Amino acid sequence: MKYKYIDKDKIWIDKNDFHRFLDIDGKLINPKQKIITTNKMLLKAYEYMVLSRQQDTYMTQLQRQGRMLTFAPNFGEEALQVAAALSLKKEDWLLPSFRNNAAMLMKGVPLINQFLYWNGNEKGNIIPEDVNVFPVNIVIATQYSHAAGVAFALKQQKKKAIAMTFIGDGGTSEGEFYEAMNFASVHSWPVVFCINNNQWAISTPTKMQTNAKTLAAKAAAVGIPAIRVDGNDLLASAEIIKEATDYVRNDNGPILVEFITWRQGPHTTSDNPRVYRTEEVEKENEKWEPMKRAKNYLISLKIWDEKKDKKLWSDKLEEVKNAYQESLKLNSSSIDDIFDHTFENMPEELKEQKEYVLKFESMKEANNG
Ligand SMILES: Cc1ncc(C[n+]2csc(CCOP(=O)(O)OP(=O)(O)O)c2C)c(N)n1
Repeated sequence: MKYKYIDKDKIWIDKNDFHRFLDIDGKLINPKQKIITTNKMLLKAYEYMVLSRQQDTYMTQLQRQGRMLTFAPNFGEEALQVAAALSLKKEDWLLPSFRNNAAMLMKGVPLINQFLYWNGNEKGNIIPEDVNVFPVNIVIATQYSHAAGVAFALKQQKKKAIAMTFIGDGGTSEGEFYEAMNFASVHSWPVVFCINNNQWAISTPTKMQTNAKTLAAKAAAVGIPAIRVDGNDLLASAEIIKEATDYVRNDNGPILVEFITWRQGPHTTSDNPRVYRTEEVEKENEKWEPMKRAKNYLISLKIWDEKKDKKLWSDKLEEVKNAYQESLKLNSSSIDDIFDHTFENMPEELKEQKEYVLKFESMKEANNG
């Protein structure tokens, strides 16, 4: 080429460049590594990882038995999510996507909400007043705009709090991903943009998603810093995201954090990954899975043992089963629920539609009688 172009390979970080503190067995790679996450925080994080894993396992069984609707499991992505939630303060806001169950649990959304929501009941989206978490948003990349908006509001109100949101690797191909980050960058709004790069957008692998060297490199386009970390490494994820949230908290504007992970399960319970990836590839990637590494690290710190671990898994399963039973008691809905929760003052056309449906329902009842 005649003129000087920017070398795309020099735009930022190398594909294999990311932070990792724990090896494949959960051993600290550098024994001199400075760690600020306390043992108490790590134990709490691990507890929520187990809770989330048990919830996914139990919910998958229920779904296979026809007692639960389609849902998006978090298998394999627990560490990065609890690490992220761990870095948030009570006054901070989490704006989740559909695969952030573990983070939501840790930020205080009750388990029962999750059962209601994934069983198709909007009551699951009624988050307790003192829990700063937005309802799950299925529409990809909208979370990024909402988070930018929340961060804008927090800044306007001169609050010290920050917003945090998540997107999948596939979501980074959406225009809204850039628009939200650009707007937040220009106005220096306090938001932590996270990517859970689990290598798959349903059946599309990340390598077919983008020609950018890394997803984190996309931050360069909007002029914000980015960092990459092994999302299956609880310790590295906790340390990195803490630094990132502190950066945002200190009024430096937004940041992008790419967690590299692996979607162990299906996209949702209606997907069959075996159609587009082999068992060998799955097994290879699952060697790096987060539960075992976190557990082994806790044991190496002498704050955990096999007996405690067994009890935790069984206690969390009980907790999950109880929450499911409780959710069944609340799992009824009325016609009003379909209409009442979107607007404070219902628009005329919605009122008309509601009246129409109610009339139709009462006619149906009269005919049945
Ligand atoms: C705007 C929009 N387009 C399409 C969909 C349908 N859809 C749901 S999940 C998904 C793939 C998402 O992949 P990724 O962003 O990598 O997140 P992951 O599911 O891996 O967590 C698609 C296309 C949607 N929910 N929203």
